[in-house]
Amino acid sequence: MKRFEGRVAIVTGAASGIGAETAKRFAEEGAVVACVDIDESGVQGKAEAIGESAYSIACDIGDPKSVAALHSTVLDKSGKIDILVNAAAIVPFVPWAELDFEEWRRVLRVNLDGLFLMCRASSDAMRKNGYGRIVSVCSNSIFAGTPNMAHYVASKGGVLTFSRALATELGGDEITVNCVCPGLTDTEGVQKTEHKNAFEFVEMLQAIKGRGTPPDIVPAIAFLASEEAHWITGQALNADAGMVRW
Ligand code: 4PL
Repeated sequence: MKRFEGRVAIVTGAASGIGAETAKRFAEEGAVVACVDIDESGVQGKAEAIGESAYSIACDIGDPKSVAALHSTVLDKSGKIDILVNAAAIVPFVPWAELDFEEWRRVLRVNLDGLFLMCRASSDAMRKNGYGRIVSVCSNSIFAGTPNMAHYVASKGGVLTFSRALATELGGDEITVNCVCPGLTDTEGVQKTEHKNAFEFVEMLQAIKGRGTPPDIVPAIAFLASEEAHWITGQALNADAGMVRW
């Protein structure tokens, strides 16, 4: 399939995991992809591996100045923004007994403030063209109340409800806003935390057995980011082997 010919996409969190796999797939389907991550060398390596149709930009999405600079660079280099995939997030493992305000703010700053800043800036560019697709990576933990990440679950609840509201705000500009909710997925980020020990438990709850990987999630993101999904907005699609039915 070549669903993204002529399209310019920004993918945050593109240095690893679901973001990296999304950037690769979008480029394969014809998009020019701005690969964004706070991990400068990591995202540079991923963009170089994709080739000519990708470039990397280091950005702290929780910082308004960094997000503004990112958008100037993309508009200078590529002239427009058609698609924004918000895959950047902190995925913490912190039991409730150890969760303090500083850690709460660290996660909310990126997962929710960062989402706001990215959507604020990208949607302004999309509105100029009367076309846009925003897809944000949420999590099925918002339905399950997954342990050891109460602040993350709160941030992802915000991702879902903000997306519903933003869909209303942007519908008149032909911009859709949707979420994909993965379950536990085998990524570099997850492997760095104790979540890596939860796969067996999660598999027990899945309708389809196996361990979720980024290529299992990307098709849902690509569909919602495609032109043909124009009648779908304000929605959330679970990609979690049927762990949660919602
Ligand atoms: C079910 O989004 O959805 C662990 C770690 N387990 O980040 C998640 C489940 C994790 C999840 C998540």
